[in-house]
Amino acid sequence: MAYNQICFMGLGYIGLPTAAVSAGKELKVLGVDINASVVETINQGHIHIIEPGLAEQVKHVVENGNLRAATKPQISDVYLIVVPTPFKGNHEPDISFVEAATKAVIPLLKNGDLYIIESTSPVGTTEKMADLIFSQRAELKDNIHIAYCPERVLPGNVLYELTHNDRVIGGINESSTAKAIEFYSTFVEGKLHPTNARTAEMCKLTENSSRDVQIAFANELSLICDKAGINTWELINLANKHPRVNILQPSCGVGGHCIAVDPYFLTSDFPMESQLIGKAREINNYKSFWCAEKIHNAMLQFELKNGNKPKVALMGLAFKPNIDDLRESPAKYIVQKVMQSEQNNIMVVEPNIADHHIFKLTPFDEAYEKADIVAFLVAHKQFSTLKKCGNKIILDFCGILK
Ligand code: SAJ
Repeated sequence: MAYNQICFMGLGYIGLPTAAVSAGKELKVLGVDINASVVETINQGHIHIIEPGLAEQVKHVVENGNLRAATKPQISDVYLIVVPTPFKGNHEPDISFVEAATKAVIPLLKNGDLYIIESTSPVGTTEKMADLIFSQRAELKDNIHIAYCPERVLPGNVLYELTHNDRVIGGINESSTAKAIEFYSTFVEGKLHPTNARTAEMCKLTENSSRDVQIAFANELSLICDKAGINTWELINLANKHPRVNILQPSCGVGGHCIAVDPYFLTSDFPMESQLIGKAREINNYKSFWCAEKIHNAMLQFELKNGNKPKVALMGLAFKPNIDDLRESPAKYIVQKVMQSEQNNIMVVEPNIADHHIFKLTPFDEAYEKADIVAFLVAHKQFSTLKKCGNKIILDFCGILK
């Protein structure tokens, strides 16, 4: 099928790369964002987020005219909703951005169009949006295609995974599923697995909840090992020699905008049934608090023993290794918590960003050299080059020294 125009509603961490990749397959793509400065940046061939290879890809497709950005949608054949679905204060999912983007395209829809939600959404959202569309445009019932297709890309490897990962595609009926599969096959080389909309929505929540539960297990082990005087990293390495055991890595907590968020979509809608998923969230959150307490205690003990306050290096602010993304970062939470009681002798390190509007950053080698206490929060590759020196107290929460 030939498409005259594809419209992406949302030009964030997923919308922009997906728009740029599909525009690279000779589709005419309009990217829509409510933020006028994002739109301007993209129309100049630049980007507002950091992702390897994305700047080049966007520059290429903007220059050849296949991608342009605007603050309002225009008549298209395919509409993709790729906006954030955050949660409210009580951990209830907030689908107001999906709703607003849907309302913006409703007047433009015509027979034969395809409407797809990619945003992580509570189960039933696609059907809810279908009802919203048909409540305003009853004549479109059975005449447009509506589907849900979650993204699965890993920040840092987005361009490769967008093309190569398998995808799950669930329509509100079989013809919608078939139309959405036809669309994704224009730029996805991975397998496209058909299902219904509710299962596809649940599949996304399942994937990220599964990872959160597995990380919580590793983090719980790290708490037990700390008390028992056992090296967690060695333990996990040994346990993983079993052919059917594959334990993930403990950390200073779970961050980012996906794994630390999506499980709440299940605990909020299915509170009685999602006990394990809820507990995993608690454990991963508690792990960050525990790390902050450990640092605090080490500082107190140092002062008691030496009569002066220690210099402390807090190594890493990003939510995971080797990226510059601080969203929902447990390391950032720990730094803030430690600095609530002491600001003067703390050196904050994040080698992947040049500066920060709140924290004064110190180069990693300088902070390490000067510090009495070094807390490794994120396993950035630069830190593994540091050589043992002096009589430092080392708190390794991310296994960089393992
Ligand atoms: N982490 C650990 N221990 C581990 C692995 C990760 O503590 O062994 C921590 C990281 O440090 C980080 C957090 O988990 O704080 C999340 O990092 P991640 O690399 O596991 O995942 P994300 O958030 O970057 O991307 C995830 C991916 N989902 C899964 O792997 C199931 C990605 O495929 C999704 O597309 C993405 O969420 C999303 O957008 O939903």
